[in-house]
Amino acid sequence: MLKIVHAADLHAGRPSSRELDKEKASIRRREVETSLHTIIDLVKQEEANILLIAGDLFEHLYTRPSWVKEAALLFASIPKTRVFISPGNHDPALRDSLYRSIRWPENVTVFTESGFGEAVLEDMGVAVYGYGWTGFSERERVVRRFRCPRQDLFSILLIHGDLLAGNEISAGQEEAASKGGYGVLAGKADSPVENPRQSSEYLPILLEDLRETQVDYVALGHIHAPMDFQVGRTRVVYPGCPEPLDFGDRGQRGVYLITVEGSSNGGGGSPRRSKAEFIPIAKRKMRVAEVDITGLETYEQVKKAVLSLGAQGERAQDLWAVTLKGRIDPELELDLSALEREISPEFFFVKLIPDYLPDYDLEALKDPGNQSLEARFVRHLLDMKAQAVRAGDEKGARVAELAIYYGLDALRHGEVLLRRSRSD
Ligand SMILES: [Mn+2]
Repeated sequence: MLKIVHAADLHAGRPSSRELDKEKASIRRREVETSLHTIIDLVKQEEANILLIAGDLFEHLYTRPSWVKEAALLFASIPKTRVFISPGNHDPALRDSLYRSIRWPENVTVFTESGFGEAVLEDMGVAVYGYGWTGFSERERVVRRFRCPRQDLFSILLIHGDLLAGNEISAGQEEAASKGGYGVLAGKADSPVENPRQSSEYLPILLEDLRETQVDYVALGHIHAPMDFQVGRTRVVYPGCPEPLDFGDRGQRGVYLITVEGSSNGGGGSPRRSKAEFIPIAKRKMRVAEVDITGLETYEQVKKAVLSLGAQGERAQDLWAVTLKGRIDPELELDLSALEREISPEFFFVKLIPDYLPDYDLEALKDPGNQSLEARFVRHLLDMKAQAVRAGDEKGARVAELAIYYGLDALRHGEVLLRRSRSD
């Protein structure tokens, strides 16, 4: 039996979000760096034969040379495990790359040469093929060029690239299902599942490219959400980033543990079966929550509502983005930055996102007999909204509705209170 740990996208050295204060940012940066320690611990515990790192191990632009020394020492602490690394778009094997700056321990192979490298481990019955990036972008469908030359061994292709599966992935999943396969474990808002793209500057990969490789296992990196599926005879895995790096990285984050039965492919060419298990290792989670503050009358009540989110341990440990929704008393003036400051000791990190509206009584202003400036303004904008709705212009309708509240704020308070996030 063969055991493989597959990781990718550690992004060691990546600066933390500017939203974090200096202390938290340095804690978080170190936690991202030490995800490699956790991975090495897992390799030891499982006595894994192979560790695969599918690119973006570190940040070419930010990483300290001392971290790479630390990484080399960690790899040296697992001398019986063969380590393979294919550089990605954040750690390309440029001439001044840290990959080229030190002597790696003997058990480590970094695919730094252009084209596909090969390492045959006859004793394990394994062949590893790796492709390392040598620049910051790659528009070619590189995987299409690869055909596995060894069908008698358990074959692995290690590469960092962008799966453009589009709608095909569902077909792929069906295929997987019919063969007792695996499907997609977790999606992401910008994953190819929901947002099919035609091209990419990050080494585009199509499902058909994967199918034609004829390898047993494609170890990918680049997409930060974990994914495990089957294309033809080939198992394809994205482990995702071991620590969440931004608020898009919701849910579990970790690495994959692959177990391969048997010692070599059967004489009849039947592939060895592999089992893939997702192992969560992230120290913290990104949490996105909504709180409806409709009907709350005081600042203290709003504060209490936010502080009731999650368990105490989850607040203290995790990073939270909390959207305040609903309709509030127009007289309740919430100072969100003060509120954020007051509640932040309860959370590792928290940001409040305003998405509520003042509960103005629009009915009274709709009366055509009411000739006040406010009433005429509201009726005019309600007409604009109705027109937009008739024209199927959803965005226009939304803008007209928000304009009603901004306008009423301006007329009543003499200022527009920004209640929505700028990104909206
Ligand atoms: Mn990455």
